[in-house]
Amino acid sequence: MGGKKTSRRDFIKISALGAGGLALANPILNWVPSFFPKEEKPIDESKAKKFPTFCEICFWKCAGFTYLNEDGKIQKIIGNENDPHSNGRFCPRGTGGVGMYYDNDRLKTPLLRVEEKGENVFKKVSWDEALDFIANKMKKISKQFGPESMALLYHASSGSYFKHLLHAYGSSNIAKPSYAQCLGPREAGFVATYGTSVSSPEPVDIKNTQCLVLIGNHVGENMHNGYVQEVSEAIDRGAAIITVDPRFSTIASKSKYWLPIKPATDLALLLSWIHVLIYEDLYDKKYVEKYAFGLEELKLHVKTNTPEWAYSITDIKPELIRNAAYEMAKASPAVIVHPGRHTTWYGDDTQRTRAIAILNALLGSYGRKGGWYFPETKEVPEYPSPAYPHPHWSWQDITKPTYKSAGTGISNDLIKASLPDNKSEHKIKGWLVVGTDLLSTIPGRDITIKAIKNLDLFVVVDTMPMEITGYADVVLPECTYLERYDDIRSNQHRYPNIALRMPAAEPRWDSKPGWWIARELAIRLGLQDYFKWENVEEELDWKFKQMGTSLAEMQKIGVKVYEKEKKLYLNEDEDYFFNTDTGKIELYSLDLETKGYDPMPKYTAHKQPDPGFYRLIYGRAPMHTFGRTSNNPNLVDLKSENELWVNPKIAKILGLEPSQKVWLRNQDKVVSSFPIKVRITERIRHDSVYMVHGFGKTNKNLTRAYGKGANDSELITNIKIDPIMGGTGMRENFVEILITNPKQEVI
Ligand SMILES: Nc1nc2c(c(=O)[nH]1)N[C@H]1C(S)=C(S)[C@@H](COP(=O)(O)OP(=O)(O)OC[C@H]3O[C@@H](n4cnc5c(=O)[nH]c(N)nc54)[C@H](O)[C@@H]3O)O[C@H]1N2
Ligand SMILES: Nc1nc2c(c(=O)[nH]1)N[C@H]1C(S)=C(S)[C@@H](COP(=O)(O)OP(=O)(O)OC[C@H]3O[C@@H](n4cnc5c(=O)[nH]c(N)nc54)[C@H](O)[C@@H]3O)O[C@H]1N2
Ligand code: SF4
Ligand SMILES: [Mo]
Repeated sequence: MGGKKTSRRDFIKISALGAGGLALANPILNWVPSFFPKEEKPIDESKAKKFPTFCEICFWKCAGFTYLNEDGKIQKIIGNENDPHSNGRFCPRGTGGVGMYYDNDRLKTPLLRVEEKGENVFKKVSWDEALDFIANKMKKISKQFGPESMALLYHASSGSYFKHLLHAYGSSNIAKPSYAQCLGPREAGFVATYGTSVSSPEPVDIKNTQCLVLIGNHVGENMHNGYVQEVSEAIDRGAAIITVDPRFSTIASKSKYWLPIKPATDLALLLSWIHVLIYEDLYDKKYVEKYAFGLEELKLHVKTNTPEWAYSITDIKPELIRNAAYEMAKASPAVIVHPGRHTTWYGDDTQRTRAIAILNALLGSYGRKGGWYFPETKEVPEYPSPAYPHPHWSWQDITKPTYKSAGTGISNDLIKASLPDNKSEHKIKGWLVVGTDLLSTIPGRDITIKAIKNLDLFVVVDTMPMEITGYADVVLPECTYLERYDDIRSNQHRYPNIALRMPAAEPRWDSKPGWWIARELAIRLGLQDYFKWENVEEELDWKFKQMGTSLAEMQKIGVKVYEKEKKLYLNEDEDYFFNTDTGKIELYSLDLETKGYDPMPKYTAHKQPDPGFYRLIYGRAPMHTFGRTSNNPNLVDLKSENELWVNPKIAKILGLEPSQKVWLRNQDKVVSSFPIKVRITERIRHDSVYMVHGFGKTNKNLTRAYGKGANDSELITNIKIDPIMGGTGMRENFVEILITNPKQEVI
């Protein structure tokens, strides 16, 4: 491969590494497959061995304890009662997380791409060989193109050690798919309005709310733990739920009002709600007068956006639009118009979340009990190390000239900067990919593969042989979260809090923790001064001690909650300065105006499906997280494949039977690799079809997930980029339903 391009960089199967005889028997786990399982029999605390951890199955990061059985094997994980993310309970995915540890399909040894007889294959190598290879390549890249040409794409907790490594090496080209493929637009929308992003967990005071409005946010299928718990309590309390979704979701079935909106028209509905609140004098006048800027401009702006106007666009009757607005106004300020989380839908997503942010302001709910609280985060000190070198250029130079409100690195932009036709001076030549299956995660997989083929170095650090591993030059097997320490969890919440993750077992096979991998690479790159600690316990203990605790104490308690320094809500009539140009909540955004964007959200029409096509929409299943659990032995038992939701009217026209397998072909003639079972249901509009994301895996080494269901990502080829922050809108794709395989292959 030398410093030059590989002759080929195609997908290779990891099966070349052989079966490996070290497999442990897969014990029947003591696992209760219900939502938020509680212990059947209380555990005998005096006998049990337990280790604190926080869950890696999704990004809510619930803290709990991993329990070992009498043979010293990992048995189960139970929530930590003191943890505000979990309140002592894990969701089904978190409970099934032990399956990740026991999965015998895991990556077992480092692998290096070699060419044999003109074919690409993986060769098992030692850690030394793999790490030396990577370090040498990174040195060459640094010399030839500058360290900035290395990028890190990550979405695993251990990514923080690789971030530190990359900064020390001289690059800040770092991105997570959880920004440009997920919550980026809402962050940009809230920053433009309140001067502060939403962040995670969302600081919405559901515990005390009287009205919760969910715009395509399908809590209950989206199983963020503490959030679901608070919503369940709110329902029991009789809080009014308003759900806007083209699909009769689980939460729609618990809602006072369900608005089955025509997809892609939410902005029209939101503008009409703003219209009703202002023109029917229902907004919180005192609050808006004191804290908001631009009411007069907004009033004029939404003058014609009546519910009657919105009806013609959204299919939602004016009366329903008004009643929902009255319900919100009645509950004000204890009302939440939830900002959503996965918000990269149609390209105008920052503006849609701007409208949501504005609604919250008109309802006086931001900073108010039952609306939005002011969260607090415990700061984690940095272990002493030299200042980072200053990069000569960064992701900002690639992204910011175009997407001026991008808040972090944009994954899809770093991928674009790696393409052979990138003529700019800012070129990416190497990728470190840690815990993100880019091919399923970033839409436009052809572009990603084209970029990969142009790289000088492509390293994947993962636990499983996911699609992405097949394209790597080097695959490094990370041990699972149950076998390692990680950086301290410190996320915002009502009260600042921290959590420890520590190993409950030795890493299986030849897998290693991320902190170890990053440090070993640093040593080989001459950057050991940045990782001066001998082992991670020393590093963690040092940090904990600065935070008034210690590793020894955290190993016992797992979670520490601190006193609050700031207030939870605004006091009556208190002066408060928002972090915006005017110091006020900007209904009219001066920042967006200065950057050349619409200062107030405008509705623009999106394409609707042509005859014979249906809009492809996707979401979550309660027992799975994206593609990362689709091979998990415990969770596959609960759901092994996804289904295509089809409205009965359409099923009748096409002559579809329940459970019939169909293929999908999108507007660009891309056909799904595998067929998907039909689920005929009134719960989806006639113009759309729905599937759960994360299935249809094409890597045969995933013995349980291979070929099960269809993959939405393959069919997302039309990408609507948000002009404000650069995120990838994924919901303007349309599919035909085919009853025979157009590829004429037998699968
Ligand atoms: N088509 C489509 N695309 C989407 C979405 C969608 O719904 N549809 N959702 C979007 C959203 S909201 C998000 S947040 C992103 C999520 O994007 P990702 O987080 O990239 O999604 P996953 O498919 O779960 O990929 C996670 C990868 O991390 C690996 N992994 C799991 N645990 C560990 C670990 O401890 N260490 C390491 N090193 N690796 C680990 C898994 O094996 C897997 O390869 O995807 C976005 N993209
Ligand atoms: N079980 C489970 N829970 C998860 C995750 C997981 O993988 N599994 N992932 C977590 C992550 S990272 C994220 S970001 C969140 C994502 O969860 P959310 O932010 O709640 O969900 P989305 O994926 O944006 O939205 C899916 C819903 O949007 C609806 N929808 C589709 N098009 C439209 C439209 O045009 N308008 C409206 N109003 N609705 C529409 C769909 O019918 C579906 O019900 O979930 C989190 N929670
Ligand atoms: S919500 Fe469930 S999967 Fe996510 S971190 Fe918590 S227990 Fe784990
Ligand atoms: Mo996400």
